[in-house]
Amino acid sequence: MVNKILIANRGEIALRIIRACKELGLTTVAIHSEADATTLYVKKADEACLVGPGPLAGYLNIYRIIDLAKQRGADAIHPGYGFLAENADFAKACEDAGITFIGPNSNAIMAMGDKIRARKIAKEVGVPIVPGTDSIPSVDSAAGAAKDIGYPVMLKASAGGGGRGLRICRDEKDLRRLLPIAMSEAKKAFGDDSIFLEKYIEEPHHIEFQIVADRYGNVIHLGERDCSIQRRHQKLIEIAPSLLLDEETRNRMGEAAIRISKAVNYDNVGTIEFLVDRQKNFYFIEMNTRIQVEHTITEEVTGIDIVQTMIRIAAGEPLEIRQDDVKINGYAIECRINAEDPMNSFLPVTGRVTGYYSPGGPGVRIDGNVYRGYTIPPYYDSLLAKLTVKGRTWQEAVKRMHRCLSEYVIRGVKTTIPFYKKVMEDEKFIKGEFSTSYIDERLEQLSYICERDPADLVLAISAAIAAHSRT
Ligand code: MV4
Repeated sequence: MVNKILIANRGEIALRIIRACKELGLTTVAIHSEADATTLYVKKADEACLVGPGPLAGYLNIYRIIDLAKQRGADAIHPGYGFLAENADFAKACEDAGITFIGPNSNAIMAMGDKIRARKIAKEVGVPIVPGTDSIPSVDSAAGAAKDIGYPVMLKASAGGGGRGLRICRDEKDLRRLLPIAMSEAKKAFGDDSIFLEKYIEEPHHIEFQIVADRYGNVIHLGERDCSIQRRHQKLIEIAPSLLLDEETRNRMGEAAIRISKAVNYDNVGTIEFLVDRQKNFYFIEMNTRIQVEHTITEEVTGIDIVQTMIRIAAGEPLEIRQDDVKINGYAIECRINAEDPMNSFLPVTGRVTGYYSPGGPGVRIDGNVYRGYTIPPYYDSLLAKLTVKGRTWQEAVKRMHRCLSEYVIRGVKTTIPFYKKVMEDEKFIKGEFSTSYIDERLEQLSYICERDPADLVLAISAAIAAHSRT
């Protein structure tokens, strides 16, 4: 039974979970740092408790959070994304404490947290993986393997994530130089320096399938998202469905994703990531065992509430739909509205939001933690809000996103809004011609023409007039 849920996260995803709980008639407990005390998700939760000390430690303290859940009479914990999501020890500690972890079983998290093991699992069930190696024992053996595979190759950390430990090697000289760097980076970030090698796929699409699995062995997929538009391994824009896949490839990839999930007795929602090359060959690369930021676009094109589904599955309900019941309708686009300056290398900015007006109208959705008067703390990621739009056609979705970005007003801090407006006007984007190289290829042209916020101009002119009057 699940009646009361403690949310072990902050920001927009905490609010997203609260919304799902309210519709399911469940009580919510928010946890927060001092920096988050007055924030939106804390106000909207039924109960809130300060976890400290410091702005981060509270969100990461497994035993403190489980104790709090017990104290407050919560029977389940939702980890959101980041922090303790994908932490097998946390899932296990919840299981041991008799608290329902709203996510997959700890064994599945552990298996997929090891990317070398994940590759083996995929291979065993006949899903294509990128040609590559197991854990590399020495530089010389790596050089030997790379020669067989053929350059370029990519070094990856087995415990990896967020781009750390990743290196592209164009030749053996690169490999000998970059392997020690990748190892020490992985050791520092994950406490594990296991590195493996893969053939480097040039200009791939990053396409991921949303999986839903109940506790009784039923597994379906909710189609795919194209997350190719990234910068420094941070996703910026995601779309669903992919413009690249034909129906046959989509079905084959979906079936492959289901086979991998079944191989680890997966339960709850998850994502299977693939790279797709120019010839539409697909290769499994990794599985994410959590709810993802970009789940909103899948919700919009399927009409399925993924966060509610997570809670129902964790509470022991069987899936109420089959694969044939899943219909993809239209196109959805998500833009991550970040407090970053796109004219200055997307440098994160902090400060107070002095004005806020969010877009609306048909097919528009905002998942945010921002409002007029909100002060952006420096301790967390720079995501202010996710703007998701849906259209019946791709063209309609792009036009709608452009209209919404034009309508969106966030004053006081720089955001990525003007940059996204330029993307929505970019012929390549409109034609669906974008791979993971899109931002690197187009950044200069797109940023160069990013318009200045007229409010900034008003401020600059006012300051000039004031300075002039003083003299
Ligand atoms: C790759 C790849 C090309 N070839 N692996 C990076 C993070 C991880 N989630 C998937 N990643 C990639 N793995 C092979 N064998 C390309 C990416 C990749 C990427 C690489 C460089 C710059 C941007 C990228 C965006 C998405 C995926």
